[in-house]
Amino acid sequence: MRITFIYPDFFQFPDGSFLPEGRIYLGIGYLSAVLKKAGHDVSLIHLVAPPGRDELIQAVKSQNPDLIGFSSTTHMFRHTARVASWTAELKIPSICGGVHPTIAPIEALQTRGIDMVCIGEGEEALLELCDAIEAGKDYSRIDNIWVKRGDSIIRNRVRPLIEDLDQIPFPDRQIFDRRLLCPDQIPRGTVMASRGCPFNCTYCSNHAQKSVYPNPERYVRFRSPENVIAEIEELIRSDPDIKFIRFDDDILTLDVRWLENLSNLYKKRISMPFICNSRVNFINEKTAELLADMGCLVVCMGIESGNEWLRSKVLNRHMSNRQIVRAFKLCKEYGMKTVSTNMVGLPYETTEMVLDTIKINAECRPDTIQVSTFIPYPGTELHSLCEREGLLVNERVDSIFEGRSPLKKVDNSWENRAARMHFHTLAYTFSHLYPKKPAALGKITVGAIEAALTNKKIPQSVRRKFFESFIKRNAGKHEPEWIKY
Ligand code: B12
Ligand code: SF4
Repeated sequence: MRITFIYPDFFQFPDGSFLPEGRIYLGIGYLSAVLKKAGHDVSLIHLVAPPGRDELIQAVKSQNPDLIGFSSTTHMFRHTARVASWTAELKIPSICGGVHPTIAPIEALQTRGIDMVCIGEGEEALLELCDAIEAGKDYSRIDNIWVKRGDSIIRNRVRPLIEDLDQIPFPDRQIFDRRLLCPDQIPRGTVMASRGCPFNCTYCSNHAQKSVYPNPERYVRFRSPENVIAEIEELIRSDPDIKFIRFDDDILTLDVRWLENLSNLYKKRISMPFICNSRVNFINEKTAELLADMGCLVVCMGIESGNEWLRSKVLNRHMSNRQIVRAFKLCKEYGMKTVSTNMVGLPYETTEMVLDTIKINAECRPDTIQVSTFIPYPGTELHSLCEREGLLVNERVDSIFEGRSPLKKVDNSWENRAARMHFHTLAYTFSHLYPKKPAALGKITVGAIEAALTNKKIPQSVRRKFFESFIKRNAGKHEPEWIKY
């Protein structure tokens, strides 16, 4: 049988303009590999721009599928829903999988044009579904799949997590048309060596995803180093344009023993620069040395908030400011660049707390600072908190970089907005001003800027004038080149 995946892969801004992402997405790659191995026919409509209705319908008709497969994150869902409402008229069975239907299955199923959702990992469920459709069998009782039947929903159980990731075939990257990839994606070989994360940060969808499985204790799984290396070898052999590897794992350094084994094989058989994610409490002398020795170029780590109360009590991230600064410094000492990811617009966040995040970034001196506006994801603890506190508005925004907070009651004072809007300029300028030995001038300037944003005893007009002239003088001045990670 033939399945056509439809994958929206762009950001759209309120004025209608858009940014293509144009990436290979491993989720579809894995599913395609499993289906092709079983003899099914697979195609992909990779939407790197908002599609027109007629053109989309035409594209689907030309594929003549027996099943349409949407894949969606929460951000993408409004595009998925629009496209599904168009394809509904074709009367082809459809299923939606990915993070969003996993954590918000009812919302996904209430969408016109989505007949089924896949909860959690899709390799086994989708294969069973395709086999059943091909054999003309009833497909309403497949584990992980919820089926819309009139006004009711058939809720099948979720099967246990796949324990041995090595048994899954390598992802099918050929299904992605190279002409649709963004140029910066061509030299990048994206790989995932693991699945899952053991932490329960309240804003992250990991704990919500984990909770759907009957064996959540097995959520964190690593492939064998040999299996990972074999995939990378094949990838490099088949695509000479690959110039670096991007490990998309949540925390590549979680298991030191495993990393050591990977490192030994990587150095012998791959020896290609790479970029990875880690967590500050999993960067120490040992892991930093292993990464550097393997040829790691960039380590991306979340700071999220520089305020210890907000970080531990609201975000459930238990690490000290000292630990954070130490991890960034260690990476530098081992010759690796760093990227920090941060959030603003969090519940309870004051201007002082935004400044704490700016200041810790200035101390950590990451080569790239990424800051995004907090958006609550369904199924997460922070979403429930926002619900309880009456903060939710019924709005979905595409990108966390738009700067628009979808929360009510977020501090929208001039001071808070100024700190959020000029986060980069402030963090990079402060880091320039924070000398190795605290020199008085740097400290005084940082203190004056803090006062401009927080000291309500000084008239706002005076503070504002001072702040704006500071920003004017420093905007873009100390910003290093942005690392594409
Ligand atoms: C690569 C990546 C991206 C890619 C896009 C990939 C994608 N479509 O998910 C890019 C760089 C564009 C991206 C951007 C963003 N990302 Co991102 N990203 C990831 C990352 C690191 C890996 C995704 C992946 O390949 N997973 C591996 C595959 C095997 O797992 P999977 O995606 O869950 O797929 C399985 C199942 O879901 C299912 N399935 C998937 N599709 C389908 C379809 C069908 C028909 C079926 C039956 C089953 C099925 O089967 C798959 C195989 O088992 C994840 C974190 C993670 N560890 O997964 C975050 C993650 C997906 N990203 C996240 C976020 C927050 C973002 C951004 C908001 C950040 C930003 N920069 O603004 C944006 C939003 C972009 C957007 N438009 O959605 C969140 C999403 C939360 C949510 N509720 O949607 C995640 C989950 C991180 C997290 N833990 O919170 N991201
Ligand atoms: S450590 Fe990172 S990936 Fe893991 S739960 Fe926290 S935010 Fe999510």
